[in-house]
Amino acid sequence: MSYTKKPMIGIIMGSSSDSKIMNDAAEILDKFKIKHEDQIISAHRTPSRLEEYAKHAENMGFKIIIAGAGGAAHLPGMIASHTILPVIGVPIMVYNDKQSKKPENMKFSSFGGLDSLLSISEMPNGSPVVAVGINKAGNAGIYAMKILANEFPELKKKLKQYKLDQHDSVLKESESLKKQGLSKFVQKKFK
Ligand code: RP5
Repeated sequence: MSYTKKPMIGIIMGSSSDSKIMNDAAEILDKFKIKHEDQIISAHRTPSRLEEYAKHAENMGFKIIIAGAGGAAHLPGMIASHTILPVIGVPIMVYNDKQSKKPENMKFSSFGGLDSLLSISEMPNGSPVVAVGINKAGNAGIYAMKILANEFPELKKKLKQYKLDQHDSVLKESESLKKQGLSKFVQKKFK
C-alpha cells in the first residue's frame, strides 16, 4: 500500500523518560502499518537541534509531527513555530520508570501533567498545536491516522473497521457482565 513506503509521521519527545508513554502512539501506527521516525529532541537541552529537526521533518516529507513533552512543555509549540506541518502535542505526566520498584526512579510532575497540558494547548494565536489528553499518546496516533485517511482510502477503511471492533468489544463485555452479574464480573475483572 502506498502509505507504507516511507515514514509519514515524525514522533518526537523531550526526553527518554517520555518514551514509555510515546510508545503508545508508535504501537497504534505500527498496528495500522504507518511508518514513523522516532527521535528525542529537547526544546531546552538541544534548542538548535529543534530547529534542524523542523527542517528535517519537512525535507523527509512527513505529513504530521507527534510531539510529547512534560513539565513546561515547549517542544510541541516550538516545533510548530518552525514548520507548517500540523503538530499533535502529547502532554506528559512525567515519570521515568513506572514499572520500577525503586521509588527514586519515580518522578512525577508537580502538577500531574496539567502544567504540560496547558503549555501545549494554550499556544498563543498564530502557531497552533492540537493537544490530546495527558499521557494519551495513543489518541495522538489515532488522530494522526484520521488526518492521513483523507488522503489514503485504505486507511479510511481500516479506521472504520477499528470503530466496529471497538463497538463489538464493548458488546462482548456487556454480554458477559449481564450473564455473570455485576459482583462476579468485578471480582473476575479486577482480581
Ligand atoms: C521534558 O522534561 C521532557 O519532555 C520530560 O517529560 C521532562 C523530564 O525530563 P527528564 O528530566 O526525565 O529527562 O523536557
